[in-house]
Amino acid sequence: MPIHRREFLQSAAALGAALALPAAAAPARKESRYELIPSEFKVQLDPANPQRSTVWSYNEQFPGPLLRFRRGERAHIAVQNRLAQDTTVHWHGLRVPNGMDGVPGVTQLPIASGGRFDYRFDIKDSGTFWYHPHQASFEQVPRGLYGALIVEEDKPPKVDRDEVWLLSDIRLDEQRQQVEDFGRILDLANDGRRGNQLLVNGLAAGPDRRIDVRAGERLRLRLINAASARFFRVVLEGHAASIVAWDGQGVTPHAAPTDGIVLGPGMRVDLIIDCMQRPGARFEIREAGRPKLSTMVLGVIAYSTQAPLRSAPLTTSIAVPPNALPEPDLDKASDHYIMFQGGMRGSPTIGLIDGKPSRIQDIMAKQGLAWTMNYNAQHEHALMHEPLLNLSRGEHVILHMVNETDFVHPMHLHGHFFRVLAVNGAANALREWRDTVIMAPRSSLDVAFVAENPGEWMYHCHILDHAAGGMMGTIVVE
Ligand SMILES: [Cu+2]
Repeated sequence: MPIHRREFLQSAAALGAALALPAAAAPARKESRYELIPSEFKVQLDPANPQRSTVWSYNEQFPGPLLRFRRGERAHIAVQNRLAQDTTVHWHGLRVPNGMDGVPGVTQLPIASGGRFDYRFDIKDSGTFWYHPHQASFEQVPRGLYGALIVEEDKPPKVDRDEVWLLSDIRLDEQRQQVEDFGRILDLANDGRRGNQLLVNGLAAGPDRRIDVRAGERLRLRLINAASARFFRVVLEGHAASIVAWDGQGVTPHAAPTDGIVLGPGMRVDLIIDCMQRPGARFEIREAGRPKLSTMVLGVIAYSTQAPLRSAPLTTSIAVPPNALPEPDLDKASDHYIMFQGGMRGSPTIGLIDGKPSRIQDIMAKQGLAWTMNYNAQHEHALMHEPLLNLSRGEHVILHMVNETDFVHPMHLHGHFFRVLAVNGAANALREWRDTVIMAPRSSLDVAFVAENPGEWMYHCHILDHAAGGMMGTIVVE
């Protein structure tokens, strides 16, 4: 039986808050409860500049509070909307039941201004995750609605320090206020809307953003890219970092590339760094950006003057234990193809807009659509379109993504992790699990997963302006 969204949403409307009630026989597990209250408020983004900027965020903290869980717990997160517009919360990377995924018009009704929604789900995976609205994401996320969510491993690698850096940006005018230019077609059809001020944990990037360490310590640094369109290329001066997890999932530890660790919007990386420099020293962490652009200082690793904690690095394993993700069997997997077209540069693109063939470049300005997936373009919350794929529950899937655009797209699938098999047909030796993967311009990517989680799942570009401009569809698992 297909899932009938309209029917679901009608019955959801009829039942109202009843849908938010927990299942009658709740399992006897420990429940961790948090409250998230999105609202508008003023913050001082730069401790060196007293001017305050208006942002939207959770609990009058910017970024929102760090939510911490242990694997196997039950999460209960009560959201009370104090914004003037509808919102939802999506738990990026968490394998939650479909009804808890926070996608308005697909998995739930939007939380109206003044309304409330209780998210309840079991925490299946450990790792580094984050949360943000899925309602008008291209506006609500860059206004500041995001926070980190960490699920501790049962047996984490031994470190002396565990730091989270939530990277983002904000577009400020001369009064240091948000530039109110969300959803411009120029951004939707190009590289997306980028900020002009880089932020580390909600504060202006720069040498004052310090990670204080003692010589000899082992540091775990979790980087999260919460920017709506900006890629970060992070370079660590004076330190060799090991990559131990992508998108929260452990990988075979390997040296981070010296020319920078690239994080597209939505992506996370866990690094382990042995801080073996001398006491009192300082080393920059930089955003190396695009070639030809100047590099920016994100922050510094600042050594205390204390004597070294140890003279040689720890020798214990740095591997992050794996989660129990279902392994795709490539021999019995079915092949599915998604082709991406559109954008302001590149070949003219014919797509179906409301079922009618149209040339995307001709209707861009009028319709606010700039991209197609398998010839379809849809608005962020359009309900009239069919899913991109219909998969059977338990189906082993190889998804071939073909990017015919001149643009890079960080592609995100909800409710599942996939293994990255190949880039432009060349095998990817690491075969890491990801929930968001960078698709380079005019390239192809093959990924594999088991469609285990029933429901209708978003599959979209995490440049949020691209998603708003049509690069958003759904994959149904039933
Ligand atoms: Cu994109």
